[in-house]
Amino acid sequence: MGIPVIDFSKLNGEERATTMAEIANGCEEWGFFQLVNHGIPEEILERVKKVCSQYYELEREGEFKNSTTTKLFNDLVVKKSGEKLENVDWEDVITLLDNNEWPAKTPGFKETMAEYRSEVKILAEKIMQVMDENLGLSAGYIKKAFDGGDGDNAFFGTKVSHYPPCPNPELVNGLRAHTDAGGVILLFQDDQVGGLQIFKDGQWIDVQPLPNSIVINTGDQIEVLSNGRYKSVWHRVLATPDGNRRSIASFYNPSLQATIAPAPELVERSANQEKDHTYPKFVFADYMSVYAEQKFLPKEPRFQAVRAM
Ligand SMILES: O=C(O)CCC(=O)C(=O)O
Repeated sequence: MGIPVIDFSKLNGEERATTMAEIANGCEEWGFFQLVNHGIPEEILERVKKVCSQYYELEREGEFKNSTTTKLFNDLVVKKSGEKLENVDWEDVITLLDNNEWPAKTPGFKETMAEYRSEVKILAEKIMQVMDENLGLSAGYIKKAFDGGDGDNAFFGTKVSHYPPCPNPELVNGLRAHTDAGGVILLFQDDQVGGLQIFKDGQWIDVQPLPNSIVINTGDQIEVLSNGRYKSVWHRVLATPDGNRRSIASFYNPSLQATIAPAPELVERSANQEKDHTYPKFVFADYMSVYAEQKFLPKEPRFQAVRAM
């Protein structure tokens, strides 16, 4: 079993209704799905793979080998205590924004990643439009909610990760299980090295690598806006002994100033149901300060904490 694979190009043709329904099913039943024919040129994706791998080799590998994570891990291996490293991830990360200081030594990194980011942002906005329509919200509702009412202020960050080969993968997580804090996440994952899993119906299932596809998932803020119709889903990355897994996750999140609340249309509809499923209303910056402390814990106490603020 794998997560749904959806041909995004069919949104513009005779199969539009079926494709909309497939995306609705991906959001409601899975919280994760992957898009093929998503419109980002393969030529750009090939360059992204190349520059990210070169970047790791040239600018990160040495740092990872000397990192606290590696040191803690090596100490544990020597101790042979059978314990697992619980509070760290076997992951090397940098986050790219429009105005960050760009890695300097890797030829073409900045140009390629800036180009990729603008393509993937367009795709994120298209997906949000599909979600608006599937949820019965007005066109542009989610984007406007994320902009915080003050122009184009939504956060758009791209996290470049590598999960280097780990000699004892049973002793550490690649990335600990969590749900994502924000809005819509678009992941360009490694073609060859797997490891990403989602928790569904009581079991962990693999997000199957599919060359040049983009994996989409929804974060806690989409769960709130949709009043629980689209749930954020637990996921994790396993450490693996073979291969250096590369993943590039782009996060379309609310502005820190944005007020997030369930869309009133969706609350009215669920008011007819027996139980009140209404989610809280809060400022996203407050949510992020709770998330910073509780990322790897269940999300419900986070919703409770911001409700009480
Ligand atoms: O690297 C991956 O495949 C997943 C990354 C992720 O879940 C995250 O950064 O929140």
